[in-house]
Amino acid sequence: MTCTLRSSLAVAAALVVAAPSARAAQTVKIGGALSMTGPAAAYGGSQKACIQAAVEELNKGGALTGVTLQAILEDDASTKEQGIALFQRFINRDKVSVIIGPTLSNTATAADPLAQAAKVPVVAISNTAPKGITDIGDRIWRVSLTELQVITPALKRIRAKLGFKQAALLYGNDDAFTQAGYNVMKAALQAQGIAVVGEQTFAKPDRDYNAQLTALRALNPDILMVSALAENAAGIVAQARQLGWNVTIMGGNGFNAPAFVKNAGPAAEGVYAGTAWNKVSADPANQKFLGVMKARGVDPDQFCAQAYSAVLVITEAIRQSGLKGGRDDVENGLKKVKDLATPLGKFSFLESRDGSHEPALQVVKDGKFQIVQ
Ligand code: 1QQ
Repeated sequence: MTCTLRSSLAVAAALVVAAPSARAAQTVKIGGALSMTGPAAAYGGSQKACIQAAVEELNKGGALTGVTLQAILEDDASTKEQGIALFQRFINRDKVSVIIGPTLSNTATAADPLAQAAKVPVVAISNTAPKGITDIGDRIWRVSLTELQVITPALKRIRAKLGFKQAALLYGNDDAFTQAGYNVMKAALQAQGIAVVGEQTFAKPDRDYNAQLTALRALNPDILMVSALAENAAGIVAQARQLGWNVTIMGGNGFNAPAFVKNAGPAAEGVYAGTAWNKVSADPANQKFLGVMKARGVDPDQFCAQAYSAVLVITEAIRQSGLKGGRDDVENGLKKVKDLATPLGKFSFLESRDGSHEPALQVVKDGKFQIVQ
């Protein structure tokens, strides 16, 4: 045995002895199933950019000693089929510790059961259907507020401002979110003593809403409530105004994308929507987030704030699990997240694993959604 070999063996032995005291560097994989194409494409791009931003910021800032977060972000094409295929890939091939998404409630109803069966935690960032998401099982969590949590108080505030008596409803009948939103809107109207004088439906591929709008207009409601994804929402609002119908319009979560305002153009002015994110909140966690995104040249929307917050929540879960990032560690850590400072406000989970924080109300003014104070 040469001298060099003997000394390198000694070094190797010393390293083996030293190893147990130092925690091995660990990479925690996060899968993200996001709608970058298809009917929900208005949301996925923002979600992707902001998950990536959060992961980079947290890794750079050394938020988790010895742990590096790695995000694998893919397009679910706004479909159940692609959502299922991605979840299978994340669970079996990439072996992720946690999945963020999918963007749509509709996709979540089909894909989340796979994660539940494989005991992989899911953190939803934009699913707002009150039922059929977190009740899939104990591995399903969400950062997003439900339509029930947002629309009920938002409607109350608009009503206090405008004092209307009669409402009409227009909603997509081929999507879990738009249907759930309709149910919430109808219940909120009834609970607040506002008569529903008419209802009409459409489907995602529709582009002409004139028949539905003309029928509802004839009933002369004081407010039109619309449950639609951003692309349909823009067409509906633009066509209502083209008909010369100046009724107050309130949308659900589908309206909260800048693409809605851009595509509807001047017709969007004055449209209301409840939102999960108070962009102008002076809360330090929100101000810090705004600064991070500004430095990246991104003007964030609600979907960005929710996506960013989900990464903060997952990071906190890993911290709560003693810096361990396996599937069960993340799941157990999620149970301990409480009053976490996020851009959405102080964040906690309810017993049902749904999110809990303050909602807000916004209105389109000068070509932008602005928070109603
Ligand atoms: C859902 C939604 C969509 C409008 C946003 C992605 O809230 O599908 O639940």
